[in-house]
Amino acid sequence: MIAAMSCIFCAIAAGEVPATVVHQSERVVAFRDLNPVAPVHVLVIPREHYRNVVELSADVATAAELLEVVAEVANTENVADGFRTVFNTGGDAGQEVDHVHAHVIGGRQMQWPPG
Ligand code: DGP
Repeated sequence: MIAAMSCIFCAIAAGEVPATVVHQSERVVAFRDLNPVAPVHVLVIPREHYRNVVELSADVATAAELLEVVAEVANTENVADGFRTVFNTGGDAGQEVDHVHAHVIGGRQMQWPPG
């Protein structure tokens, strides 16, 4: 798949591009965001290349594991009492990397609505 071959998050999942990995399992990888917007900012991705959460939703097993890892990361990063999970989807939402990723953001007071 051409998109996956040039995908930075596929490369991180394969260990070909360095990242600060906080979780790895058969289907899911979590690593610290390069440009954190809060004290805790972790990206949780499936190893398989899905462009966005709409595509991921068809793979129920991987989607479920990804959410389990979101919860695990929130616990291990000590933000389980207050964190935000974001799937930016498409250009209007500011999605920059076309490999689905859950942002797990916490460790500071946040505002609502987001920008
Ligand atoms: P989004 O706008 O939802 O597509 O967010 C993409 C995020 O990915 C953004 O917060 C920065 C992060 N990011 C982009 N490239 C890299 C990278 O090479 N390594 C890491 N760790 N994070 C990256």
